Amino acid sequence: MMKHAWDNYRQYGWGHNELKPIARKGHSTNIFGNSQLGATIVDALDTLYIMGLHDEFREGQEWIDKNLDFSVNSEVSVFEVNIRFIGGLLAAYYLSGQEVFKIKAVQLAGKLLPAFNTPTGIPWAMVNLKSGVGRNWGWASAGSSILAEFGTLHMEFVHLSYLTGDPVYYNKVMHIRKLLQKMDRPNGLYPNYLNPRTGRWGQHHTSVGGLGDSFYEYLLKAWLMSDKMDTEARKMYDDAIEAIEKHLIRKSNGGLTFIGEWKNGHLERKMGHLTCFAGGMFALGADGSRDDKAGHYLQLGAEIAHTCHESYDRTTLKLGPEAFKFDGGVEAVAVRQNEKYYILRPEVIETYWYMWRFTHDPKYRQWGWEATQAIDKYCRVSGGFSGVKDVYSSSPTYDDVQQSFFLAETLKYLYLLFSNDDLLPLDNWVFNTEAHPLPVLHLANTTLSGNPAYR
Ligand code: DMJ
Repeated sequence: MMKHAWDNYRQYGWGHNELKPIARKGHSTNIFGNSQLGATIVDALDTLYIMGLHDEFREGQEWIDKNLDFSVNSEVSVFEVNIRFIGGLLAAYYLSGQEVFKIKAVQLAGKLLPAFNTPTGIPWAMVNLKSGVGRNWGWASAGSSILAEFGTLHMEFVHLSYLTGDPVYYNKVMHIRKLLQKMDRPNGLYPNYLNPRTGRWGQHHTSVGGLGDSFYEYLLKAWLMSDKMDTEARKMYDDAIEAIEKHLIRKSNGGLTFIGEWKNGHLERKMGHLTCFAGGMFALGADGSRDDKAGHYLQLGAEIAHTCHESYDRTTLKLGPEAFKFDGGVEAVAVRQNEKYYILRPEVIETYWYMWRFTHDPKYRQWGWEATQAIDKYCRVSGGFSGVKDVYSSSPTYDDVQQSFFLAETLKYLYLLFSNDDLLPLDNWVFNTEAHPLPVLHLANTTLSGNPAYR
């Protein structure tokens, strides 16, 4: 499947950000700006490496060496470029040792830094790579930046300071953390919106899915990648998860555990496909949890994995919808037409993989195999893999996009699910939110700033 996705991108979309597998041409979205940055190449590199597809990896490396240029007049998403490009380049560097990836990651990081020039130091959502001018999404509440965007920079930025010896990256993300620590949280919950000019929360919406998700993930992973020395991050994670459990996690009438969305004091009984990553996060955070509740969190992870599997199993295609409800008679099923699509997302498979690593219960491989077969049957087209618009229809139509995260995450997590645990052991590697593995840093001192010991 990886060969099919890559070869078709190579043939029809090379250098473009993504592939339209039916039109057989390049594709892009506004998150990558208006330039051809080869997002699929950068996102796919470490998956190619891990799978032993070395010729393809070399081709990708050559393209990056010769063509990847960040001095372009293009307005990109700081978050997306960080998780896919900086994360992808750093993982490729750590796995292969090829300097070019480190050099490109550092060049790109320099282009993102102007996004932090706001009155509060909370970065803009978008930055122009040439002019350095930043701004926020027009749709975000009260001109706000997004929690899951400015809160998902930590892992990559700490690695950048570690690799370059320049504390600037570390200082930027620690400043965000300190600011968040000082703020009041309604019901102990972090709202999804924060205004970078005023430093005030926007609408009081909280989500473990879109707009919130990877912020919580990076608190936990900051602790893990510091060799469990960054106890401040662990505490923030524990506090956040306790509030989430209290206010957002419920059991449906049919006994399915779900994570809802908090909207101004009201719980919306709806869960997104994106939220399904949290099963894996709970399992990953079980060890080291407060009051020794490891068993509880592993169980919670298993319950979320089960619910998300049900969201797949209750469809015609056996692929999960973008969002599903637990309301009235509805359980784990999408209601609105515009929530019935599947765009090759990884989160459910990601959770199967973490649950597999922590329990070795064969049902997770079984569920992963079901998803593999469904993707291969319904999303494979002759020009690559495409998302589908309605998972409840027996004759689905295609969205004609092969997302770069399909190669970075979905196929990587599937490959890992059927591999031995000694391939990228979780004691040594921490996966960024785009599934790019970064090594645990064994630092004598957790404070990178001004620490002469790091290289
Ligand atoms: C990916 O880019 C990342 O996993 C991100 O954290 C959330 N969305 C997509 C995949 O669905």
